[in-house]
Amino acid sequence: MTYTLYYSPGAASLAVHWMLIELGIPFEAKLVSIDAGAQKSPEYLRLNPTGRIPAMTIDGKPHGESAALLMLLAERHPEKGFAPSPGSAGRADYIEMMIFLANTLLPAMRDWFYADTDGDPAGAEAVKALARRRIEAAWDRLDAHMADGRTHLLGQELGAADFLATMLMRWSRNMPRPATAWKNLTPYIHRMRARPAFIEVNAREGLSDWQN
Ligand SMILES: N[C@@H](CCC(=O)N[C@@H](CS)C(=O)NCC(=O)O)C(=O)O
Repeated sequence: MTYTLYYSPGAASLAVHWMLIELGIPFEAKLVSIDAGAQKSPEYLRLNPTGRIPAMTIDGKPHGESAALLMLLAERHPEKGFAPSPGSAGRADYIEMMIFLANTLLPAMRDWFYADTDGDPAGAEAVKALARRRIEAAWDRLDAHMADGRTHLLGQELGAADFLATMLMRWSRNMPRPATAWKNLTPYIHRMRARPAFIEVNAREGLSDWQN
């Protein structure tokens, strides 16, 4: 199994990069700098026609979508237990959580950060206001979900949803109410940030903020 991840520091590639390190498998990481606009280069568009980060080649074939890449990696390396197997007790909750994060929270984040470039700048403030409401509603939901004292998003074990959720929580760090403002999310965030692989991915991507 060969993997090449195309990443930009702190972008949606972060969750995948982190999971690859947690898996302890060989992979290559290639920088595609969003700051330099490299995600729109013809070479990168051949890997991911959406022009968005990440892309990852799996045995030479390119794929995109961060959540899908996490789910694929979890499936290809079942020995790590990062996803409940089909038919197992936790499977439905896992799929629901991954879709919620990828389908509800991540697009709202996209709107928060890209309102003025994805859409008409004249309407950006209204788009951002709605995005903020949706993001904070998601923190409410996740906070309530963690209120039973679980250590990880889907119970007591680390899984694919944790990489995605923590990355999204990181993105909120400069928002008016970051995820760290929610009572049950704070200890979770500290737990995730203490993981050696999280510290390692930050070092590899040159990120120094949002650490314990
Ligand atoms: N749904 C996509 C979203 C990817 C995405 O929006 N990536 C951002 C960085 S976090 C990006 O590529 N931004 C640069 C651009 O849109 O030009 C995924 O989860 O992979």
